[in-house]
Amino acid sequence: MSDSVGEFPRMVASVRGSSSSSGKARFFTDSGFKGSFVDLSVGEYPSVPYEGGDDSISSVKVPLGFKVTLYEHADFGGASHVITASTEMLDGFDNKTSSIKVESRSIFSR
Ligand SMILES: [Ca+2]
Repeated sequence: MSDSVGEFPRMVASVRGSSSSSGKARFFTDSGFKGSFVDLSVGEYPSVPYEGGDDSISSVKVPLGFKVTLYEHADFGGASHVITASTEMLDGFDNKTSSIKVESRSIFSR
């Protein structure tokens, strides 16, 4: 009875994966792109949308043309740290991030 249910969700997942894989920055809890991670698309995140992610981000993969701003406190407060390329070790900002903005620079260059 449940045999015919399997195909449809799989198709949806593959479509979604192919369209969004390059449009997200990935935030890791360990340096060297290791540990737990969360993918965030363009947007503003007043807190790190990942359980245990507050004050734990140590490295970030940034897609080409993206700009990521990390903030020391929630709601974009405190010190900030801008990165525009993948960063293996957040020198000076390790385990500090409490809120995040992800922007696509191609939008702002027009
Ligand atoms: Ca960490």
